[in-house]
Amino acid sequence: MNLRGKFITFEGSEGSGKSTHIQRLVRRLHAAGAETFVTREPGGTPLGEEIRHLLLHHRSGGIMSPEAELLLFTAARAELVRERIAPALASGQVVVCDRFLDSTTVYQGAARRLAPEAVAAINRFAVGECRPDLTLVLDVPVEVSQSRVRNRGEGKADRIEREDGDFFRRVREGYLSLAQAEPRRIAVLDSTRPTTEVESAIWNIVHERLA
Ligand code: T5A
Repeated sequence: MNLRGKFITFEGSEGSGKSTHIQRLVRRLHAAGAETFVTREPGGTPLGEEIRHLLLHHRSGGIMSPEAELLLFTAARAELVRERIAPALASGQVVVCDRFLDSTTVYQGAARRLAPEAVAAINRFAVGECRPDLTLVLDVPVEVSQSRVRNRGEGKADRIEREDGDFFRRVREGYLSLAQAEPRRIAVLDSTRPTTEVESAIWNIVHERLA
């Protein structure tokens, strides 16, 4: 299986299983002989991790405008693309990223209701030509997402996890409409199914679409 220089992103709500399935996919990719570079958003570079802290945990974030939020997420991404993702792809690694530009389209566009054209233009500016070859959206109902986050028991909810159910319903619908608009790139998986089933389904999709 030759996946050299392929770019795979995982998307979905909080607690939908992205970290779980990234670990499992990477294990399978290594077993198949692929070299991988795994990263996450926001973050993945020293600057990006500082921005992540501002966005999710810093007390000044409580009063952040949606426009500032959009620019901070995309600033972290611009840095990650140039410093890490583009070089890793150029060297033939398979890049697996926990969230990418679809998160901005959905959270800042669909859920925060910023103008879609502005979000798309800023996204384009931030990533340039760097686009995922495959995006796996892990879909769970809002109630499942919220109960998984509660059960994770990692202390206080971050700034975005404190949003209400309507916000996360718009997030879920946003992902489902993106997948409808771009079916060749985006696959939706029912992540309420047992973890081993979802893992196998992901592996099959990677084979079918990329290998
Ligand atoms: N954001 C991000 C924006 O608003 N705009 C942007 O442009 C970007 C990039 C980032 C936040 O920033 C926002 C979105 C987010 O609010 P984050 O800290 O990176 O947040 O965290 P999340 O993406 O929210 O990720 P989580 O760690 O909360 O969830 P995961 O990784 O999706 O889920 P995971 O794998 O940790 O699983 C959660 C629990 O569910 C269980 C796992 O064992 C775990 O306990 N689980 C299952 N249980 C039963 N059945 C299954 N199939 C299961 N799969 C997993």
